[in-house]
Amino acid sequence: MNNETLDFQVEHPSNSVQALRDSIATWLVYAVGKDPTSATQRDWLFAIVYAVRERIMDRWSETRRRTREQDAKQLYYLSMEFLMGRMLTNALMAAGIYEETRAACALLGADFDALANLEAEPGLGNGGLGRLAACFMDSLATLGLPAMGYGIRYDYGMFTQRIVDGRQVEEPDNWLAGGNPWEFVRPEAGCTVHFGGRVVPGEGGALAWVDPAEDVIATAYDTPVPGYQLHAVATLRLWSARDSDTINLEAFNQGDYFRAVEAKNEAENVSRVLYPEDSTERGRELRLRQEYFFVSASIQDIVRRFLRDHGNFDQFADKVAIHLNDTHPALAVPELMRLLVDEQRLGWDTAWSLCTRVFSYTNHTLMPEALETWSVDLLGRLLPRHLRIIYDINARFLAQVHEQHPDDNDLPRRVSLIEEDGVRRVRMAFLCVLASHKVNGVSQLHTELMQRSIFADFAHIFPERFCNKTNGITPRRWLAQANRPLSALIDAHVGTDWRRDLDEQLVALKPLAADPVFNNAVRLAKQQNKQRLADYIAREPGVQLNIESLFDVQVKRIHEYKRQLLNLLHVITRYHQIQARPQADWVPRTVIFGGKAAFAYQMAKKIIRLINDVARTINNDPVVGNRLKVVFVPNYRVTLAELIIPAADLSEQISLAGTEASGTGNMKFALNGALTIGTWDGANIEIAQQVGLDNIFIFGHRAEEVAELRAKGYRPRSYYEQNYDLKTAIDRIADGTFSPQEPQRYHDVVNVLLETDYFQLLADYADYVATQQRVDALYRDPSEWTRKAILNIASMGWFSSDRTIQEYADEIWALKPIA
Ligand code: 26V
Repeated sequence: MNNETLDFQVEHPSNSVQALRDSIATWLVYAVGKDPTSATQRDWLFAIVYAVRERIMDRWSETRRRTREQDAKQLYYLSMEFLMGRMLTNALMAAGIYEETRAACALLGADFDALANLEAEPGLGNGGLGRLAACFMDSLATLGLPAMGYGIRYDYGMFTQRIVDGRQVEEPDNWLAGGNPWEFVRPEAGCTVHFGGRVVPGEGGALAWVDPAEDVIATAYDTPVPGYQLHAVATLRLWSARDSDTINLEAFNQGDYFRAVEAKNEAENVSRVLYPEDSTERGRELRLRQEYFFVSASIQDIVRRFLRDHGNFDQFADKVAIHLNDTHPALAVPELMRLLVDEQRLGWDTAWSLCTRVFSYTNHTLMPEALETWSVDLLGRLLPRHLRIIYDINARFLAQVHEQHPDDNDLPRRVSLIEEDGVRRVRMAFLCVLASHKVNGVSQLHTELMQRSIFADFAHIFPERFCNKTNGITPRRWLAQANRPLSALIDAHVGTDWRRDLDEQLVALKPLAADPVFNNAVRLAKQQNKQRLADYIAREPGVQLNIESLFDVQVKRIHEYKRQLLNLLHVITRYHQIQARPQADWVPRTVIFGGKAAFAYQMAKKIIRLINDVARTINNDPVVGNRLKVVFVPNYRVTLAELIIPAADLSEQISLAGTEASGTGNMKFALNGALTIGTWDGANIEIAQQVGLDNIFIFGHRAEEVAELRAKGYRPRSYYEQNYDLKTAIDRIADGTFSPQEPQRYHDVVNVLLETDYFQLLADYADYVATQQRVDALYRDPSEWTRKAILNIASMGWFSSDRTIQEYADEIWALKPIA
């Protein structure tokens, strides 16, 4: 294009209600292709999305233009999961046109809330790790840091959970079926990803990777991530897999259309579906293909973008930071080495030095089954060149280890990238540590434990590499968007700036904790949120709730270490006590559960079924009445979190100490004025430090005590034998009280508790139940309860993901905002 063509002025759309109404109506006709008489609800929704998109685009191009003009260092955040949640309300609030758009809808005779509820939810993640990536994108944009998120555009996201006869049933989440108005396909950024083939000696003794068995095309889809007040707009680039030949020519020529299309399916399966967090071997090869697919496309893209503006690699590490969100993108390391050494012809040492300067890595779990390893056999078959590169990295590293620590003969075996006992496997976490200049954990405790357990030897060899970055959450989604009653109240007292300056602004609420008028207003806001949730639960799953009762909530993935069963043991104990003394003065409670179980995780599925069996029994027992209700809310996801969390009085954060890396739900609840009952684990510890021990309910053994108990031979049965209430609760599960049609149903659950109880539920039960009594006592004093809730809200500013991202930018990425 010549300069004359470029010399045009863009009309900036106005944000008035009338202008928005006109935009929506125009987009309806000219982009959706409908007129108001024939438009469906979905058509209107798309028209609204186009209208807000129109108001974001300028800032998006400007962010990219300035980044390029200033030759600013860029962050590339590589993550297999981005759990973004719905985008419309977030975008409207970021653009500052939320109220105006509602008014415009009203003028058009459209019900905004109903339309917003139709938006498909991109559930492209399992849980905490994926949601953290989404909060980080929001903060990167809000802080104006030059950043791009890279991930996979799964055709099917996290499965939809239905509860049928108390059991989890999974249904595919076809989130793209109705079209996705937020994405922009960028065919020009596409590239090819190779699989298979072999490694042969090439020119001048260099190795060459030849004859790939399969090529897959990666197509980029970009989604704008608007920062607060459109300060900047970041980009989420997701890759979708396409077959390289539209059709397999040979098969097609033989007239075999179906065989030709089969090959296409094979390639496109790579981005078909999100893997549920899962410890089984099933489908492992496809998972590895997914990892390499998105990593190769991303690294090719990063190098292409860098070379577009720079002639050589001298400045690569000054202009590029690549972050590995857990080990899932670990193949980025050998992939970058391959591009630099094989294709760009850099020397090994130069290339390796660039790698260690650009990469950084976050560990998100110490659970042994989640630590990725790939068999040398599979890796060699799928990615022979990358396996060779990993061997070469390892050989150099082990030589250095031997030289620097000649006395520790066992050290090379312990730190080798290759696990040698049994089937040989590549330890992906070690590869990440070796290639990164910084490695971080996600809470203080987790970072300490990580350095003492899985990375002990590495922390010894590279002490300066390890650091902590305690997680955070975005206040835009988790307070401004999810909790409008409380947000309005905060706005009225301290102004609106907390949305981008949470830490400084929220503390101003502290003096108000003693103000009876404010106290009452906060309580009313909570009641409104509880009513909104009660209305939803009256429809799904169809239980009537009393909003005066204490809403006691545990929502998160179902996992044994998170101990939903401990919560349930308390529920059963309370049930028995109510049966024994129905006329006593009970504090009415509603215990709310939600969460998905990985489909192959049988114990987690059993726990869901038991919760539902217990809920049915208690809710239908006329003796109990309104004193206790139990609800399992199906299909917990970001959208439901936004509804449930603001309605909670009590937040259950009861993982076994030492097992929850951080938790971020814990932060969302406290920020929304729930009190926490929790163990001394993950970020609970830092929440306790911020809000003060008087304003949180901490119980249970600490991580050191857990380890001691385990070391001296933990015997769960002794707790069972010595505690009447505990014994009764477990006996009722065992005798079929909750499953009269099938009394044996929970024998395996009971067996695990009595024989193994790896997560020490029985050891923490007594303290947990006693602490729940302290919770009841406090709830009897509504203003005292609310006073503590206000102190929680006012003390949670530090947990903004803006603070977390600022720490990453300063201490890991050396990233500066766009000027
Ligand atoms: C593992 C796997 C294994 C293969 C199949 C797919 C898959 C997906 C995820 C994972 C590991 C997930 C680790 C994770 O989500 N950790 C959580 O990270 C949060 C953010 O740092 C943290 O708050 C939680 O405590 C931690 O459990």
